[in-house]
Amino acid sequence: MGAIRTTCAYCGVGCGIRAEVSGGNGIEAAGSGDGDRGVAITGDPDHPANRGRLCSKGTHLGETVGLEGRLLYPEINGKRVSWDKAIDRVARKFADTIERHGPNSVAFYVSGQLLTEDYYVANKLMKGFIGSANIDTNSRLCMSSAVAGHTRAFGEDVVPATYEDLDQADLIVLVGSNTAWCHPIVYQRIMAARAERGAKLVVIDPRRTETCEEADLHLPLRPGSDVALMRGLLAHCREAGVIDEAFLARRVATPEGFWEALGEGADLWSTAATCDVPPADLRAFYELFAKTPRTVTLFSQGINQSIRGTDQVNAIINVHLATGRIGKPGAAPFSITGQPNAMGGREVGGLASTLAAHMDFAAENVATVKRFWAASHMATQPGLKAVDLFRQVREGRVKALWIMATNPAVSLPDAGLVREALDTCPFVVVSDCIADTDTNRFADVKLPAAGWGEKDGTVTNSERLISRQRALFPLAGEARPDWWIITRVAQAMGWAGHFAYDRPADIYREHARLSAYQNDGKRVFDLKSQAAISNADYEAMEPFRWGGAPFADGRFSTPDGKARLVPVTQMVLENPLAKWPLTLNTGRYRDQWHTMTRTGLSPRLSQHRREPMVEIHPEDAAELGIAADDLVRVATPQGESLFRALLSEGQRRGEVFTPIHWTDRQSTGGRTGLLPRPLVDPISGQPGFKSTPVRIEKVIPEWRGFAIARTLPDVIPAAYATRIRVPQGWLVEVAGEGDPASVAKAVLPRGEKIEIVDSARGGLRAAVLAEGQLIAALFITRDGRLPSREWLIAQLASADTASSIELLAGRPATPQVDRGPIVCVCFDVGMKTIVEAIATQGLISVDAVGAALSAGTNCGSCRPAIQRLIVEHKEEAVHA
Ligand SMILES: Nc1nc2c(c(=O)[nH]1)N[C@H]1C(S)=C(S)[C@@H](COP(=O)(O)OP(=O)(O)OC[C@H]3O[C@@H](n4cnc5c(=O)[nH]c(N)nc54)[C@H](O)[C@@H]3O)O[C@H]1N2
Ligand SMILES: Nc1nc2c(c(=O)[nH]1)N[C@H]1C(S)=C(S)[C@@H](COP(=O)(O)OP(=O)(O)OC[C@H]3O[C@@H](n4cnc5c(=O)[nH]c(N)nc54)[C@H](O)[C@@H]3O)O[C@H]1N2
Ligand code: SF4
Ligand SMILES: [Mo]
Repeated sequence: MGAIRTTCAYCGVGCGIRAEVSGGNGIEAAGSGDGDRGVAITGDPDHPANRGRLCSKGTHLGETVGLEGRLLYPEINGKRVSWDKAIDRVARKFADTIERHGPNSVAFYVSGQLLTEDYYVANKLMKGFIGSANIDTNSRLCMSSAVAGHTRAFGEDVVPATYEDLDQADLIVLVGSNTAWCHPIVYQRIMAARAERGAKLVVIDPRRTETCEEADLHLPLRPGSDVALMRGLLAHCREAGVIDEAFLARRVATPEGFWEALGEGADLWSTAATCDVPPADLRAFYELFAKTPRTVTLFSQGINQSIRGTDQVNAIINVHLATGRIGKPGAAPFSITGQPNAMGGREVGGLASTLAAHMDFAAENVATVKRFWAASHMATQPGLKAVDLFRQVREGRVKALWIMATNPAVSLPDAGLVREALDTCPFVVVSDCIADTDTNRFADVKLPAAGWGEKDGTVTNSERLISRQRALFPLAGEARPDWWIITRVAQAMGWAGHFAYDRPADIYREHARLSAYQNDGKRVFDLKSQAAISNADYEAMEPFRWGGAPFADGRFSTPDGKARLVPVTQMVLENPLAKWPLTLNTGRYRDQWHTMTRTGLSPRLSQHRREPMVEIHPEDAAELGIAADDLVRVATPQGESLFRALLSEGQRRGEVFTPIHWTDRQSTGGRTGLLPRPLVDPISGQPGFKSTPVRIEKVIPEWRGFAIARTLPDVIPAAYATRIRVPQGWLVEVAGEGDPASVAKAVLPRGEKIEIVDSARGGLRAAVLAEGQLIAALFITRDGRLPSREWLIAQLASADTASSIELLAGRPATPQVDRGPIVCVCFDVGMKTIVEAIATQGLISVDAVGAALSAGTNCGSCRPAIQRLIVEHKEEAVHA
């Protein structure tokens, strides 16, 4: 079979992939739990988003398509049932609830990881037939402030930028975006713009992330002070005479008193004080910005995930409107999207606050959509936004909830409360690909969804490019695509005629027709050219962008055609509280995706960060007596969890950072989801995930250790136990109190056991072999050292058996070179190897390291990390 062209499963960059399928089709293997699904993944050189490149996550997608852990059959109360029975149960329960308590007593909670076709039918069912707008999505947690900001400024949620703008910009400003980790291929394009055209790069982020490695300037601002920084910038642009008065006069409505109000506190010194950045650096940024017309300001969660996210978005857009830097090549504000189809969800209108096809709930829009859908019960006003929705579930007002393609028991703020809500909700349906997630543990009905690699449809990336996702494998077990599941339920609820689709192309055509229906240029989002696409053309669809170059003609989607400057003021920044003296910031690791249901299956991707860590400034750590690798309890009023300490000069003092990825499935510690408070932006309803008052303290466990094992039970009874994939098994880090025997019992299977128990000091070393092969090992210490994990991990996958003495020592008789933690996951190159090469061979560029060791020459995701090692160790190189 030739290569199938499809789109990456993960981030909003939307990279094109060529997939060559080999091996079994997975179906026969379904019973055994692990399908033999071979697929070779390469970047699609013809896809405009990535032109052949892929980051570490895309490169290693092949390791995540097996059937391990998949939900393969519908279940009611944990028992396998037929699809007919499951559909009937869902339809009947929803119909009954609506009948007894009205349409607002039911809700859908969906996801930017659905395909556009899935999303469209879910939205149509809820808003046109159930008659409620209680369908919200995890995009509420992700982009809703950008949506609200765009709508306020442009009259429509249109992202006015493309990646070509990055190629053409002379200045790229990254605000609240760890692009090198979260949008790595966009980051590589930015690096190319620097190399080819000398584009300047400024990063505005409280943390010094790897994204700052190549930046000309990093402004480590005080969290939440972005509005002040942008207002100061606007005031500076005015003084510098770079306001585009002609554009403002003709194309932008400026509210009365806008400029007068800006004057207050927007001078350089006050702004530098509010933002807590050196005035000279701030001035350097302002001057660079003022003199560089081709500027793209790219922003993501550092801006959106704030209790003033919408104002922060408008503060950025204001500067671009006032300087006329919009609708021109290389000049635009650029909200970059997180999930692969966050944009598609916005296009169908899948947020509770939008109706459909970029229309809001204005009466004429409701009438238009009602007519188009021939809707039986049309929603007439916005529904509940995610955080409120779960609150109403908790309060018993929403009584039937269907969750699709998202894991809210982990990803909503104050996940503890969300779990209570799910627990008390009379009827919970979860559609997921995975059998056991923190959320579907609460499900009355579990519906097996087809996963990436099995689904057909379309997605829209950050720059409005629509691409096809194509199936590579047959459906696993009885899994079905989400559109199929939703339409079957709609049919069973009595709306068969309105939900009679045979294939995704049928839905796509209807979606395109709705976008064009009575549009007449009112909305930029218009897929008229797609409305009559044939099935064959849909199959063969090439990536294309809707909207062309929006606003290039200076016309915006408001009634008068003018954009809006929106007055915004800096929120009052909270002072630390005595009981919660630090601020918790949360975000992502380079090689994990959200709740790890997929990336967590890949041993390669798991090498980058093996444990959930709390990043702390060394001086804060010293004050609290915390040393590197200590266990630390991170507590907020909402909850607490244990993390490993990572001391980092890149943290601001007073702030700590934890990753969002670990769940109950992988861990008893590292549970960031339990920590954030459920405060939201008043306009968008997006939670302020980046800032929660927090307390941390060192925890001294009686013992600590690690285990490696071919297989693991669900629960490992230790205060701290985190697991990640390694080749042929798992690595578990543990720590706890009392007798570690229960851990030994849990992780060591039956077999040929060898062990050393140090009863005086309470240490333990044990290994279990089966037919001479190592299948598990456990090392526990109370005061001593632990062997390096690397060699033992290698023994799990090795055909040659080490001696008992070697296994219990945790190292080979003839010492091996210690490569240190793996930096380049594609070529398996460790940190120590790179540092040594820098020192001994005098390598002072990333390319030189690549030439010598191959590190960083495949996906390129580790290049910023290599750059950092060069900066840290180039002194040694000079002396070499
Ligand atoms: N590897 C990986 N990539 C991903 C994902 C993933 O799970 N893993 N998820 C995808 C999704 S859905 C999303 S939404 C994107 C998110 O992509 P990003 O937004 O780049 O990622 P985050 O790590 O959430 O946060 C970005 C930065 O905001 C900074 N920040 C915090 N507070 C402030 C502030 O007050 N002001 C400013 N200016 N900055 C602040 C944080 O320090 C952090 O470095 O990533 C996408 N890509
Ligand atoms: N503290 C804190 N919390 C955050 C954030 C943060 O920065 N800090 N970021 C927020 C953001 S931006 C986001 S986007 C969310 C992400 O949070 P979630 O959406 O909860 O995270 P995922 O792990 O991506 O969950 C997707 C689920 O859908 C399943 N799935 C995958 N493909 C399909 C499919 O095709 N169909 C179906 N039915 N299921 C599928 C997966 O197995 C998985 O269980 O987290 C938010 N939460
Ligand atoms: S940047 Fe990486 S994760 Fe994002 S779409 Fe491209 S390959 Fe996938
Ligand atoms: Mo997101």
